Amino acid sequence: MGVHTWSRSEAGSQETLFAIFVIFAIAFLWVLLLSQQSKSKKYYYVSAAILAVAACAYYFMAWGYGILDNGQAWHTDGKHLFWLRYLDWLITTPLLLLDLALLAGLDFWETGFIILMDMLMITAGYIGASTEQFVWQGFGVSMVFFILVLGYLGDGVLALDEDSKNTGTARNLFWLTVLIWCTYPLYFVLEHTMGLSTFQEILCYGISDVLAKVVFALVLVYNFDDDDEPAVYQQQMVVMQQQQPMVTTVA
Ligand code: RET
Repeated sequence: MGVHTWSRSEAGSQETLFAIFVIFAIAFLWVLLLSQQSKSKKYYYVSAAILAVAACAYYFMAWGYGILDNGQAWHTDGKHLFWLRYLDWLITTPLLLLDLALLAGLDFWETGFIILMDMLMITAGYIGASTEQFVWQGFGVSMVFFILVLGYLGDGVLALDEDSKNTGTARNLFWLTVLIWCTYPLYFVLEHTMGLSTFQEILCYGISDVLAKVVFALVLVYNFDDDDEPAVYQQQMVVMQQQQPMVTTVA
């Protein structure tokens, strides 16, 4: 697969991608370090995985991987296609939603449905971005799933009646998510109407990616309550302990 070579007209692009890689790499290590002090590891592990995927994607994009030039392979639209972004989003947006769903205590089926709708949103967006004839069809289909994702997520998170610390954090993170995720379709429209330079595109997505992943992860790991698991998990733990009583052996 061809590797993109950065041209003079794209000044600053490669440096910006590297700088964002460094932000993700540091955030990844920071979240792993913080996880040492906590009882519930799941938020740290999910968040660290999100940051690791993003760091890898930015690292390879900086070296010119994951970018198709005009007319290359299946790409027919007039300019570069950063396809590695879509692969990154296909993995990380479900994990971001999983983080929120775990915090809010959504059930398995609700969470699974939201995640599948999200994966359809990214796939349809990719079809639009990669094929000139399907730009607006891809966009339209992707928007339908986008609205479904936020609608179902909002329904699940905002309907929580318990007033615990975790429900409060889940609500704040939900609104943060709505705000930041809305910038992505906006960039898509800008790109396909007035056009953005490679550098502008990298900067726009870079800012949103850092907010959607680094800021999200830090708000989450600094604000969840270790002793405040949603009621549904507490019940599961009781059942598990009844089924498998802890046996301690004295040496
Ligand atoms: C696309 C295509 C056009 C329509 C819509 C889109 C939505 C993208 C979103 C991406 C979120 C990415 C995140 C990345 C984190 O780093 C695919 C641009 C609705 C919502 C949160």
